Amino acid sequence: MTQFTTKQIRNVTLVSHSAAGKTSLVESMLFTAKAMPRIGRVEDHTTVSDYEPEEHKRLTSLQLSVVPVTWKEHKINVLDTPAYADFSGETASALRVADAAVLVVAAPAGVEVGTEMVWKQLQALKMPTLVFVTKMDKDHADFMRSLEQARAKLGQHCAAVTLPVGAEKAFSGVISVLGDQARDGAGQARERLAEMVAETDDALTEKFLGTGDLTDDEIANGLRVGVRACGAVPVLAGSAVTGAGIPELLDAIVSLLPSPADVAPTRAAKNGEPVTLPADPKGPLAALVFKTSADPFVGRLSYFRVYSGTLRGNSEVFNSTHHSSERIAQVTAPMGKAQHTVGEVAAGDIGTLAKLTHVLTGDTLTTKAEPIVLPGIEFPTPIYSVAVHPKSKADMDKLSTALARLTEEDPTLRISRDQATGELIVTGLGDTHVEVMAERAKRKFGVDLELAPPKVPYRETITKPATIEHKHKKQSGGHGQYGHVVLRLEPARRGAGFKFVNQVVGGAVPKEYVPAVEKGIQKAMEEGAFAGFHVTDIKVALTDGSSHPVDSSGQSFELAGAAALKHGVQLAQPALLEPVMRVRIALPDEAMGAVVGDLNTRRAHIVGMTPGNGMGTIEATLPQVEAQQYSTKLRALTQGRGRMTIEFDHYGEVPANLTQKIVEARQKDAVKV
Ligand SMILES: Nc1nc2c(ncn2[C@@H]2O[C@H](COP(=O)(O)OP(=O)(O)OP(=O)(O)O)[C@@H](O)[C@H]2O)c(=O)[nH]1
Ligand SMILES: [Mg+2]
Repeated sequence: MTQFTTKQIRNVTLVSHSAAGKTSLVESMLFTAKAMPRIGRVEDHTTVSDYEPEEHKRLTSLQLSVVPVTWKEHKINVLDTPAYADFSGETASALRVADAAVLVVAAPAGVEVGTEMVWKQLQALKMPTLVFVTKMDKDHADFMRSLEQARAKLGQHCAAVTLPVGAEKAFSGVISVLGDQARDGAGQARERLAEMVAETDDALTEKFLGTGDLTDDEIANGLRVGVRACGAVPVLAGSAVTGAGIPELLDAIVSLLPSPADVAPTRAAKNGEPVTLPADPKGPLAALVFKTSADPFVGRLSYFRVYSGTLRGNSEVFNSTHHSSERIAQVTAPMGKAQHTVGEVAAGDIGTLAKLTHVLTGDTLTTKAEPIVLPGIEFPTPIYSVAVHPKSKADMDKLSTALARLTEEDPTLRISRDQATGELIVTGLGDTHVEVMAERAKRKFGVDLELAPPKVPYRETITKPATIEHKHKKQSGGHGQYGHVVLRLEPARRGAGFKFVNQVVGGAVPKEYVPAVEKGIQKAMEEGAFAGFHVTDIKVALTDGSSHPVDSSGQSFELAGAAALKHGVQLAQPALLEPVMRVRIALPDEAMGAVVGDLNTRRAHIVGMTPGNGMGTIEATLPQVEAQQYSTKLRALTQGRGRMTIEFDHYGEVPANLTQKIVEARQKDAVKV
């Protein structure tokens, strides 16, 4: 297999709005580079990048794929990403290990919501970017409109470097704005490009102001510098279906985008001290694991990028994140689903390793002698919860292994057990995300799952004091039972939980039976007094009672305590409490009204609204029953631009008009079990 120097490598991620054409572009690149005999199609399930059945079913990418393309003695590691927000964890991994990006825009649609959102991420990362306006062969394809939108929404430093030939329906290819190819009509684009490049460098500015022009070489060199400094964004035209414009795109990736040796040295830590690492194959080994896939047959596959040094087969590496050593047998290079054996992977390049035991996404592979730790990957926080129920006993047995494997490969999935309801909860980034999780559980691990909205862990409490007397008495021959208590119940401060005090005087209830009374009360609180939910925020005083010398026992007083509590709660104007979440929503200013309006129909309490520069924030508290799957609604109300975080805030009273419904639903549930 050809060896590439670090300078000959390009790690480039494709990002865009959903369905703009990234996966198809990978196909066209492979075909143009003669790596594939034909262009695969998403609709035919024949692409290199979308190889999972769940992707075929939805005709969309759901995971990050690594596809190397060799072009003019360069190796371009293309990182194809899913644009759908539910899978933004995959994009986070790609953005972490890429050195540059191609922002794909579909010519018929132009710059869309998703284009702008991912552009903001690229800007925050200061990632050198090219814009590729694809689907030029389609109806309504309009390159100039897309270019204008790019300037308006992404920035004035966007300029065309190739132009489409032939208007709509007659698209026949592209020409370069520079060089001999440039013909009539490219003059204006060339001027615009020269102007943009001039703005990136003082000497070029001076020359441009003086002569009104720059040479092709000055523009080409200035462009390279400008792109790498994020001061210039070249815009190219083409079609993944016809292949027009793809050679120009590959050329631009090689000539304009940085190699791992051109980007700033990597910041890392060694023995707790900060270090910077140039991309030197002879340097100390430091590789970041950026993706893990769990395959039932191949086992765990770890994708890594080497930042320094060389990772060789038949060697030992040290996982500095989990402090464990790993024996490396074979090193492979990914090509979509396939892996090809290579002897080593040097600084700047990407490889895969099979069957590592303790290595997870975000870990650093290094040596024990020079244990380096690389910065990990920031993943979005899961916000959409479902309860998972295995369909059969056999599924139950396999469940925990399957979920453990699935969370290994997807750091944006979180598994928890709700202490109050006992349900197993999977939290992901959205409804499609958890659906796909269930499909993978079935396909990969043979576990059949039923997904349902999580039960809300309501609680019961009281709103006014009450005194209750209860006599538990069974004296019908044989050993009788006798326990008699008087309890005073008082509402406690929200969140105070339970407090029991013994206020019996004169031994009305013998001391030895008092703990039994408390035990009975606590048991009853767990069972619930009127709806089957835990009782909380209550103060109970044992104020009086009586006993029988023979028939009284701990058990009789436990039963008396329990019955008294349940009856007492009913007399104390009981209420239901529900978990209330704090949500922070980032959304476009123009969607604020609609979202606030919608939140108000969901019993939200708006804590704050801060309009921003186009993107504002809303802070609110929202009942869990409304919040736990709110991300789907938010996405609809904001055209996919809204983002939210969610965390528990407090327990609040459920309005009386809803209480009855909840109690009835609970009783129905109880009958079912
Ligand atoms: N006519 C035409 N259709 C294209 C072109 N590129 C992509 N398509 C079609 O557009 C649709 C979406 O293409 P994909 O390649 O899956 O887009 P994507 O950006 O990978 O989409 P996600 O993975 O969902 O984010 C598919 O139906 C493709 O066949 C193109 O250049 N011309
Ligand atoms: Mg795709």
